[in-house]
Amino acid sequence: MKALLAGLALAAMVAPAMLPGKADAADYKAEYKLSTVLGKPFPWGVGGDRWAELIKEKTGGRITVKMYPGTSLVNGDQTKEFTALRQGVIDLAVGSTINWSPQVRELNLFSLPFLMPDHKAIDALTQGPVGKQLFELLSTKDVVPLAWGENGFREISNSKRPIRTPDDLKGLKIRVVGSPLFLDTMTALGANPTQMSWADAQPALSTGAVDGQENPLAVFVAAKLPTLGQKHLTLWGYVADPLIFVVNKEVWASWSKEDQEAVRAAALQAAAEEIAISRKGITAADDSLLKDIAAQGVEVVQLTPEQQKAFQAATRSVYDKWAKQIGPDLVKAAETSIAGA
Ligand code: X2X
Repeated sequence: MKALLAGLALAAMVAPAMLPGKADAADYKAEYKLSTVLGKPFPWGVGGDRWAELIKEKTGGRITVKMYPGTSLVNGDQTKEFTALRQGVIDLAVGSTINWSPQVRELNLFSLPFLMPDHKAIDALTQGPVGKQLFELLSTKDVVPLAWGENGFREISNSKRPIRTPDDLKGLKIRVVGSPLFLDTMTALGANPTQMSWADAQPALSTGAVDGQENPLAVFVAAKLPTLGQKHLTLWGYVADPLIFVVNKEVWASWSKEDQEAVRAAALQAAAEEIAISRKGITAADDSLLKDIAAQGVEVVQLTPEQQKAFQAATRSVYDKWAKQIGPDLVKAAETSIAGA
């Protein structure tokens, strides 16, 4: 009798799992956690939110994703995001190459000063053989990379004075994030860099604990940095950080083929939309965001090619040093892709 009851209980437990279509669904979590640094209305957060929305739509509601901006799943410590992703504390992420570069040194590529002159150059990397190679590398590190997005060209701002020459940076306290490469670049320019998370950067700017920072213009505006005393902005385009849409490998493996493809298609669509938003208003054809910034009383300095060369020369040793650490072959491939773009 006992054995029969146990058998019945077992059958009751097993039976629902054997119904076609139910087995997969039973393995799915009620909610998947998506990490980003910036939420809405930043383009980054809009992109993350859109990905979640498209996933729901394209999987017919089988996969529910909730976005956690502010890298709140790692208490705001954005340089720990990649590790948490590998460990499964985070299920999905839209992350900046800068924030993951402490764990994936090749991602420092995009932070080599003055490697990428324009948006075409970024696309030549992310959409070409270099992007493919980096995705293959990430695939060996417990994540499934799906699409490239964009944070953007990081322009420098400060509360003290206009920056036109490397000399103007001398002694300015500049907040940077992520890899030691940024410390090297700022130090080479004579600035006084200090590393901190984005969460800490805003109070540090408002109290004057630091004089300046570097971030894309869309971030500069959405974070209202002019109201935190950032009245001098120099467009120098020294580096740009792409974003990468990824899923933890085990989470990915737990999904049906059909749902995997739906999540991939959702990432590609959300990323394309996000790139368009992040580039809006900062081109020669449409400089509406720049006008908006100037209207907020910010003095905008656009470097001439000659002026830019001085910054490039001052950071050349950093480029050479880091090219070795990133991998000379990868850097060569990147230079070749950009030259052909
Ligand atoms: O912290 C920053 O500066 C930010 C928001 O741009 C990144 O996460 C790289």
